[in-house]
Amino acid sequence: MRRILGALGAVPPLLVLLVLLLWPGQGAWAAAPAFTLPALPYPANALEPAIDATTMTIHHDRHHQAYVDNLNAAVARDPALKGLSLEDLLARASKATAAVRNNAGGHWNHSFFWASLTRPGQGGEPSEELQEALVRDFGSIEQFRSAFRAAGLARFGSGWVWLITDSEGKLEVNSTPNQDNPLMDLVPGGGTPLLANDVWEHAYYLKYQNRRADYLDAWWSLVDWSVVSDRYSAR
Ligand code: MN3
Repeated sequence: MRRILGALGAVPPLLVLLVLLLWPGQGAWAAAPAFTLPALPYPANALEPAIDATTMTIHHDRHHQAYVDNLNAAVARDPALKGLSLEDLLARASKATAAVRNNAGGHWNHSFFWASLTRPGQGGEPSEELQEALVRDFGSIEQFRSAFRAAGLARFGSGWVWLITDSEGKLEVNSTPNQDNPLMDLVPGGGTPLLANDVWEHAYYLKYQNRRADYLDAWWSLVDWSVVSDRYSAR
């Protein structure tokens, strides 16, 4: 032992530090994971009563975290994916493994979902530009909401409901299964997402059990229309 310590003593400290820094997968100096869980932009109880704090905490801290962790693991297994952005991964979803497709979608969809919501009644109204487009493409705001609600109810099993736009500003409501989204190359009728609702049971079951319609109705009180309107004007 003394001989080893003595030999180490002869190694310049900077070299020891360099070896520690470059040693693969060691301690605090390991390469940072490619993807990280964004913090919720409000406290977990901010969306009550429409979405309860327990649901928010489990949904964000466990479900979303799991998508992030599983995505990092899946990307680490395939050197061809190194350095690709989340959007890159979605755009090539047709060539991806199920693990990359599901978890890249899960990470993107949830990040987008949290950012689309705010405290009940604080979300304002759609911008004039967006209101005009909603009326033009759905007949009225009420008809847009009916179409969105119907798509959420019609999604069998787990998935998402979307309001999307094309580059000309034409709006459409659609729905995707599992963690697919309109940015994936394999999703028909893709476009730029403006608003999304999560209709997986984990999003509402603790409070609403099987009453998905009640969740969909209460959820409107949370939509942050300033965020949605900004997305529309930035299309
Ligand atoms: Mn979810």
